[in-house]
Amino acid sequence: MKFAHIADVHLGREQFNQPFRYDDYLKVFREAIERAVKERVDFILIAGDLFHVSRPSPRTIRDAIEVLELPRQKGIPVFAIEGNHDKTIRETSVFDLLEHLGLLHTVGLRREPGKGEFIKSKRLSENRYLVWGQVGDVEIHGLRHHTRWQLIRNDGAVNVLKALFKGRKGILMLHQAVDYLAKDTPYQDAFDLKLSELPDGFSYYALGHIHVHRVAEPSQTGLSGPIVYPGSLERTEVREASHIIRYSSRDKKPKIMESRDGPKGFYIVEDFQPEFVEVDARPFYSVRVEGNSKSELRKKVEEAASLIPKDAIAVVTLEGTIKGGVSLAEFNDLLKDYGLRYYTFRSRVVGEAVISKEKLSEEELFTDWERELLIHLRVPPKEFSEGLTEFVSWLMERYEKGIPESTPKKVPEAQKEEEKAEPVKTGRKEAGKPKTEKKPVKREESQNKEKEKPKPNEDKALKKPKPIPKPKNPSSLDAWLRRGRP
Ligand SMILES: [Mn+2]
Repeated sequence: MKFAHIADVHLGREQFNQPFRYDDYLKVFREAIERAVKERVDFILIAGDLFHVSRPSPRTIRDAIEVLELPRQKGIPVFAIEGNHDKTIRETSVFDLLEHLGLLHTVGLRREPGKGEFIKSKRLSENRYLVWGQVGDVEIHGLRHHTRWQLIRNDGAVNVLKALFKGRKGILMLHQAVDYLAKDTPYQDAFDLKLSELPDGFSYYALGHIHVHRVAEPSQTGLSGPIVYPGSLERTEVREASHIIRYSSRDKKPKIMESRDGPKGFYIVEDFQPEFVEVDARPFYSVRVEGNSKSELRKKVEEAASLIPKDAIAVVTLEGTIKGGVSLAEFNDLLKDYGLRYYTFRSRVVGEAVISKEKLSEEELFTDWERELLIHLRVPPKEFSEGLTEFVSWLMERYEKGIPESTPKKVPEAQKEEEKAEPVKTGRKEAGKPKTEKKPVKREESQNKEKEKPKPNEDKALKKPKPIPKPKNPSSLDAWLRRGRP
């Protein structure tokens, strides 16, 4: 038994609004499918986010059809689940279309029983069916992406996955972030599942969602099979860069490092043993230069650019403290003669020094709900518009469920006493340190600062984050969101 495990294709993505990026994403998808067909696999798995949006353009659908024709001509079935990017609340989706054309089978919970020689179904209730694939004696189960509160309810007392897949075996396909494999990824603190929450009994856990390739062996996890993330086929954001250029402070020379996450690709799995197969994703350079003057930044940017191959993408982040700050317009033309395929600048230059000894963690500043919202919002503004439909669907779904009360994390005893006396109504987590330990925040005066109106108790306001009002009555927003629903 041999199969291919692909995930996070994000077909249709035109990263940086560059048409050549559309072609890049399509190219690696074709490469993966062609390789799988050449390897004569018995079936192919696509573990979510085949498409970048839930309503792909006609061109994207045509290109997907063209590629998925290759395994179909060889009689190789493709099994898929929907990811967070391409799932939909509508009854008919692009997956139904592809299924209708015989190009793939969607496994998981369905309103109708599945059809086809590789598909089995079990009726769970009046209009709910568990649909799975069957190739030889291997069952291919799966469930489309769900949010954590949909899967794990009543503080962990109800585990939908364990209930749904009890006694099942074979392969389980999910598009979720499992905490054990999420270290140093955007999902480290925003995972969907704990390792112990995965249903046991499967020989292979075919996951998607985390964009770097990772494997956790049964010897590490105690589960019955490996948990495998193939990662995305292309580099979807700067933290997935293939190369990193940094300036070491000692010798003042730029240094190129290869990404610790390695190449992009997918897995060919034989007897449930995954073997990574590399695809030819475009080189992507993350350059970070630091300087205390515009001329220093310019010199370093040019020096770094001379080290980057011409077919690469480069995202150059400017850092440092420069009086008055920098405008990106001043840098945009700087590399036009270097012939790079694409480059862009980002600025983290500050116009004044704000020095704070005390670092607050995300958990201390935001409620779980706010952090989740921020994760959806923390893409560059240009890219945000690409996923807007998906974001709005997510938000609508979220409001339907209601916003869960945030449960404060570890709170020291002394503070618990305070809370008893005066309950915190905002649900906001406090820093959890005795107030006397807080050091005053130093600020350096600059011309920019002078323009601001002086506020009373400004020092106090800086010490503690200002509470952002939490929507106390979501029902009015809920009603507003529902008004526009089909
Ligand atoms: Mn993805």
